Amino acid sequence: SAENNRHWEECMEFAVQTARRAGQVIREAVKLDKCVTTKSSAVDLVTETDQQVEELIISTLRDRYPSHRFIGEESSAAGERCFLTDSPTWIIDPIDGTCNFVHSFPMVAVSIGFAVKKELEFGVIYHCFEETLYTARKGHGAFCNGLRLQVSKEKDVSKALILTEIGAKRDPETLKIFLGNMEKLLKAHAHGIRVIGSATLALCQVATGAADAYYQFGLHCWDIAAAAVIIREAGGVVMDTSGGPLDLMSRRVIAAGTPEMADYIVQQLHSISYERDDHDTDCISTSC
Ligand code: 2AM
Ligand code: CA
Ligand code: CA
Ligand code: CA
Repeated sequence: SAENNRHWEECMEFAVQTARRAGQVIREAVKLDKCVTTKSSAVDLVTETDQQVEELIISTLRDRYPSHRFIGEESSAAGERCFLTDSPTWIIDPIDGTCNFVHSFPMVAVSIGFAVKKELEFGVIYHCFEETLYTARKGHGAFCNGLRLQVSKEKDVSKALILTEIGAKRDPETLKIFLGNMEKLLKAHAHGIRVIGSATLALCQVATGAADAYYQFGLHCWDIAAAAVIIREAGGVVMDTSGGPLDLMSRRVIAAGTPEMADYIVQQLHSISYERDDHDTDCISTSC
């Protein structure tokens, strides 16, 4: 309805303000000593700032929208299960690119997605160090700092720049599949493969057309929610790595500028299996 439409628009404006405030906290914190602990494995890092920023974002949003639900990476780590209901639900990654943050590698984002009746309504991603803001609302286009975004029209993998991420699982079987997937795309003469350490910013590169595709196994709903709206509103496709419809809780995603590019990559990929987000066991909280 028109009323809901106005309401979600107002929510998105508030999400933008909140993401900018969170980004400022992250910019300040990156200069300080960091207390780093680990979650599911020795390379799955978390800092006090991840937790502080998530608290800041959720408490700010909850004050204004007390009836809404919240899914956040660090709250889920504390044992809150992630699942979508019909209620308006905020899906939050306070720091996407924690490993980058720890190393002061400047690819770190705040990601805030919003779903109603299990459908994504808008997404806001803020690149903290570049101070670039990516936004999209369903049916209203995708923007970067106010400029309209358009995905790449490339269909041919031999002309593609492809992005992916290395997950926290580093057992021999997982690494073999990860490298095998890359090898297939390289043998198909992809122009290049990049790993930038922030799933949300990588997905934003697909939205801008700077990358032709992105795929990843092991992601969580908060890595995908906001970016999925931004890519779709920029004209791209976001789906399951099996080629089926996107399932936010399935821990896997492929995004591309064209369905042809996505389909080609889907045919090449071997899956790495992860426990679903809605039965998650690999989020174990540790405190500083
Ligand atoms: P994070 O920084 O919020 O944890 C790096 O591999 C990228 O993938 C980051 O965007 C990271 O998000 C994300 N990611 C999501 N789940 C991951 C996992 N299980 N292991 C490693 N990276 C993960
Ligand atoms: Ca994390
Ligand atoms: Ca993340
Ligand atoms: Ca995170």
